[in-house]
Amino acid sequence: MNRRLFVALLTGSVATGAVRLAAQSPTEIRISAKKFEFHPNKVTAKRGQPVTLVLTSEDRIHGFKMTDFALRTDIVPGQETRVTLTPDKEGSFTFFCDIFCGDGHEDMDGTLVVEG
Ligand SMILES: [Cu+2]
Repeated sequence: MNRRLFVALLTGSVATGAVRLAAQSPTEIRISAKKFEFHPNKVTAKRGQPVTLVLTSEDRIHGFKMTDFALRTDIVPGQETRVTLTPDKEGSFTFFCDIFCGDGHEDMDGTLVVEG
């Protein structure tokens, strides 16, 4: 193999690596919470690709819990709460508010759909 070809191949593989790295940086999905809903209440991610949920609240403190991925955090008004996950399984997974916030609290939930 001549040297120029070798350098070209090497450069090509480094460039491919950089693209792959860029593709792995988390996609952001914004979800806002208010009594008694998440908006949007259905979000989509891809298996094996990191996703950052950016959670905000429009009214009061809420909770965010997704047992399938062992995630739980408070959502505090006036700040962004970021949680990053890399889904390792496909399917539909429920997240819900786990801080009692009033009469509609039990119905405050949403779905993360993980596609292959
Ligand atoms: Cu609640």
